[in-house]
Amino acid sequence: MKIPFQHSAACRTAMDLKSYLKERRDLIDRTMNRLVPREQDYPEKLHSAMRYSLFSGGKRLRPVLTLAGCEAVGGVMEHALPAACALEMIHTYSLIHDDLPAMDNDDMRRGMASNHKAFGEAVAVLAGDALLTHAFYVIADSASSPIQDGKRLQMVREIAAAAGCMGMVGGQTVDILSEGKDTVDLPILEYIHTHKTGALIRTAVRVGAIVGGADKREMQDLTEYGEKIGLAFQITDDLLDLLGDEKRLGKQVGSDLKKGEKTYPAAYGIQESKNRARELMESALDALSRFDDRADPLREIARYMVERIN
Ligand code: GRG
Repeated sequence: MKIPFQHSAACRTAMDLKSYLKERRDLIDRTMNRLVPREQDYPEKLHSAMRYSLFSGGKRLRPVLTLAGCEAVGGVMEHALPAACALEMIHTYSLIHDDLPAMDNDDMRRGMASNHKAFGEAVAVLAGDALLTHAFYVIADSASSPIQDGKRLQMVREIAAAAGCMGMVGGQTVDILSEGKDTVDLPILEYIHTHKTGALIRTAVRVGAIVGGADKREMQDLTEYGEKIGLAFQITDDLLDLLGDEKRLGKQVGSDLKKGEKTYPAAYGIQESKNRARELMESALDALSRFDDRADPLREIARYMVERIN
């Protein structure tokens, strides 16, 4: 059964996007609640730690992108739900590990104590490991969605590449190794951004397109869209770390600067970074020019990526 996007052509205002995002977030949360072991399941501490971070109020951007990518090519949005939830589990694992003392050493995440502050370092490492592994279990488990094995394999391959040494972990490694260096090497900055954050965002869109049965051209356009918004998202994140509101962000601002992290504003300045984020958003919209109003949610999300305040 195909569920059409309710707001479609009318998804023009921030308010429409807000209700669209809320509806999708609720659906994603209900599905994740079903897909992840309960807190009372043994070992309780591990499942509690996994759920603590998973249900701590993230924006759910990656899974929403997967659902919207599937809809844009006329697919059945519900079929993309397990893969969408798997991407959120991988994202959550990365945040738990990123907050650890050995990495960014952050006490707060999403307005709450970070996982290791709440559960201790050992359990936080294991909760992250378990979320990453469980994500692949969810995708591979045929009971969780009715999609063909070929598509399932393609998704496993894509997500593993985006999350691992060729993607997010590679980007995080280069980021950590470059901390504290005086000069900002632009190709390195680009590598960090496209791998640490961009790879998973790009893949979130592509996975939705795979489930939805995109043809080659649609896949190319959506890949370009994903790449542009991934970079726009990261530049905006860097700007928010300098200019954002701590309460809305749920974490300390200025931490990139303090840690000597390589950021876009540090390399190009604030105004140039804002311009660059806008250009990327426009290019992302251009990449969708061949799509009809079923891609409206993707269009609104691209705008939101540079206008967001948290
Ligand atoms: C530890 C392997 C490993 C990777 C960590 C993603 C990441 C790599 C680190 C997060 C550090 C960070 C703040 C990166 C900037 C962009 C980013 C991923 C922000 C957080 O994502 P949002 O804004 O978070 O989508 P929510 O909380 O809304 O889910």
